[in-house]
Amino acid sequence: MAVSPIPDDKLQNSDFLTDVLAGLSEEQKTLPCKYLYDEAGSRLFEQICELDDYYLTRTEAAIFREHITAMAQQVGPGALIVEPGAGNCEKVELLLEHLQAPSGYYPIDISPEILLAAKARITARLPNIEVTASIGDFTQADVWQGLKDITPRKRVLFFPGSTIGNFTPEHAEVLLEFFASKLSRGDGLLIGTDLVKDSIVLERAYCDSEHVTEEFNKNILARINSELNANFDLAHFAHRAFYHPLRQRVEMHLVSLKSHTVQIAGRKFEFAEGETIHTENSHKYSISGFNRLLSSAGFTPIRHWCDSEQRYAVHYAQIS
Ligand code: AVJ
Repeated sequence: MAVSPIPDDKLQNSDFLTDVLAGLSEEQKTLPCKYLYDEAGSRLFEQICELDDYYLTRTEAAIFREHITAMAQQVGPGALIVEPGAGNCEKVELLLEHLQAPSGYYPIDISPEILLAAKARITARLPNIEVTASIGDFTQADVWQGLKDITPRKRVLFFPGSTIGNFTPEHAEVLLEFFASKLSRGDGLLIGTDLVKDSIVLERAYCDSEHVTEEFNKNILARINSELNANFDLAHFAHRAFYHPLRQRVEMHLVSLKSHTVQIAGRKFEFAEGETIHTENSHKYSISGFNRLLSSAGFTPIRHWCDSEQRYAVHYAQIS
């Protein structure tokens, strides 16, 4: 099994201060979206998932409920389910319950508290499934090492939630290639993607009427203030999210409402009125576009399941 990590320049892995200073020094100021998800941000994201305007979470859940038998059949007997970025491991439960004689579950996550609590819950509910929790960043090689000691009939990577949409297609290909390097012939990937659609629906999902996404977006500035000794005034920034049809993605930005200067760890950053910090991308795919991405990363697309409105898709692909 290949164990090399994804190179740092391709996928993110450095420290908060370095990344913030570098991102805000660029012509188009940016902040890596992974920093949106501290404890407060993760709580806000959970609130987003419950919003009427944010259709992704409930649509994906409905697809899983409706097609779980077919999905479990596609995965087949004796599988080990591997979930990078598993978090609270709630989405996988339905699948684990429906699998025929699964050989185990291998969740990977950076948060030991959340992961160990999830392991306890799954072990209590599904005592026949062996859970091996691996703590760390799933883009690094070490968290995959434990797989060497498990020899299931097949391995299936589970990557729901349209998390792949956070990566540009170029980086998504690198990540999927990395995933493929952890698998062998016949192994699979079950992955969720949001689909291209009417921009009004998309923009409402990221600019919700209850302003939770605004709070989520601005939380990154609050985090920089408290962790990096900075003086962002959150009232000087507005939340903006729009669909970019050529790039096929929703971009989330923070717009400076006036010309002003912010200090971070002793360094000064100038903001012009109307200038933005780009904080997150959420890429949308067509079925054929995502199949092309899967193929270029070394997977063979096998089938997919959608909701009746074609808003969202869950794909199954394998290593041939
Ligand atoms: C967690 C990446 C799937 O892009 O829809 C939601 C993050 N950001 N609202 C998404 C998010 C603002 C979400 N993902």
